[in-house]
Amino acid sequence: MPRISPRAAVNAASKAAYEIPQPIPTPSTPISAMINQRAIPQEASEELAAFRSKAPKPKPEPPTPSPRQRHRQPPPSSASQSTSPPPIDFTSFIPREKFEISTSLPRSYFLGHHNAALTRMRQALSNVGLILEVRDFRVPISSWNPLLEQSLSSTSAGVPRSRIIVYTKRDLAPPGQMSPHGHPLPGTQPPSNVIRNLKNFHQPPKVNNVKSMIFLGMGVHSTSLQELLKSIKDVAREIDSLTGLRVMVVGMPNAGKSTLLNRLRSHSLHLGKAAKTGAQPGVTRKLGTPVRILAGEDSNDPDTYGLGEGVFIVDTPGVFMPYVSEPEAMLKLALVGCVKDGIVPSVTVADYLLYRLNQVRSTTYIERFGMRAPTNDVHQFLRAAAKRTGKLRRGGDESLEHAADWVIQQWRRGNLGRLLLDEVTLKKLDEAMQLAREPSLSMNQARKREKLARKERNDAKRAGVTGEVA
Ligand SMILES: Nc1nc2c(ncn2[C@@H]2O[C@H](COP(=O)(O)OP(=O)(O)OP(=O)(O)O)[C@@H](O)[C@H]2O)c(=O)[nH]1
Ligand SMILES: [Mg+2]
Repeated sequence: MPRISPRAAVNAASKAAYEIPQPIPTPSTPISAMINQRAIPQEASEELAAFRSKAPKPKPEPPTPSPRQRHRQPPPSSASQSTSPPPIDFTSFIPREKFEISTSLPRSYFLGHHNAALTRMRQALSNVGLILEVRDFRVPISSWNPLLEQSLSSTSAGVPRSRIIVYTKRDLAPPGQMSPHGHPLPGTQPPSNVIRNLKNFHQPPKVNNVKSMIFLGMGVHSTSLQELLKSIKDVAREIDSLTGLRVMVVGMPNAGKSTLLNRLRSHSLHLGKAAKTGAQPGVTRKLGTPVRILAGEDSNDPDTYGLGEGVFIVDTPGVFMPYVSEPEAMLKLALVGCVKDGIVPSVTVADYLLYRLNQVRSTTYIERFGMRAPTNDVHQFLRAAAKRTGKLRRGGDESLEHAADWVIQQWRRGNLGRLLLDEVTLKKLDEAMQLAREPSLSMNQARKREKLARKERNDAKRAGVTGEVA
């Protein structure tokens, strides 16, 4: 029997299948018989079977469906049930209730250029009529910097300066905190509740200089950009200055300030990028020159009335707070990329991510890393990630760190499940407001306070233990 190549076998088989005249079905022809009548020449069929058995199986890399899609998918047929992996079972898995945080965790990322920027911002304030305060929607409370609030919120005469709070990265928060079966998870908040709480909390008279609150994300949220431009116009008209309005965009590092400036300019004036952006904190190092985002008054265009010479935005470097009093907030800020990578060890950040993913019973990492079950063990999690990406090297630690960096980047891009990291209740917001009103501590003062608190905690613990023994 002459040998033919596998490719020729495939061609012959498919050609034969299409060239064989199809019998005209009669009412008595069974459907299965009609389907099987596409005969393949035996010679080609044997070669094809041999080729198929030798060919490496394609790696299954199914796109990870969202919990809602998964919910809608039809149940697998009994044939596929025997080959597909068993469904991920979270019922027998107990996620960690608490994340143990080392006392040596860094609690600050307040750099020299942050302090210098703050001084320059204060000096430039006399021309500024509106502050655009940018916060990351995934950490709406933790990315609230009281230092900015205290330094910039009022004029030298003590008059509150108008503020608009913009929550960015809405697209990276979950559409709803749901279990894989589509039920809300106990203890989680749907983003709509978070938005409602934030809006209610910032209503005047509680916070009397917040003009509006906007929730922005990449892609589909351009109506919010329109809404933001309208709010800015309203402030400009209120001030009604011949020279127009100067806006300062401020916020924590990497919150999306420069991106916001570029988006406003592009949306309103169809002009290209004016500010440099990047996925790491510290991209903007100096106060920018004012960039126009709204055209000046034009007698032929009623939409520009009251805008004077137009509206201009000044970009600023991200400013971190001198000290993060809540250790978990530092982990959240490191996870979202507000703190430079490496300040908090990446394995610790990845461990915190794993803890949070397990709390909401996210199955994405299990599916993506080809794991059989959820885990609370960060090394197991990272080894599975490293195997998946081919980054596993002999010797352990180094490759685990690489894997941790990779896992964190994947989550930041929205590829490993989306999380809202702060609990946004009115109580929590009240506490954050109290904190914002306290005079901000210097790094040394804050350290001293923390040391004292730790000593008191340890003393109390020791006294408790001694008491029990006695
Ligand atoms: N997915 C998503 N990414 C965003 C959004 N806004 C900003 N980004 C990204 O976040 C990263 C940081 O954006 P920047 O605008 O450079 O942040 P910044 O606040 O100016 O940062 P610094 O200048 O370092 O303080 C960039 O990679 C942006 O593409 C958003 O709404 N959604
Ligand atoms: Mg910037």
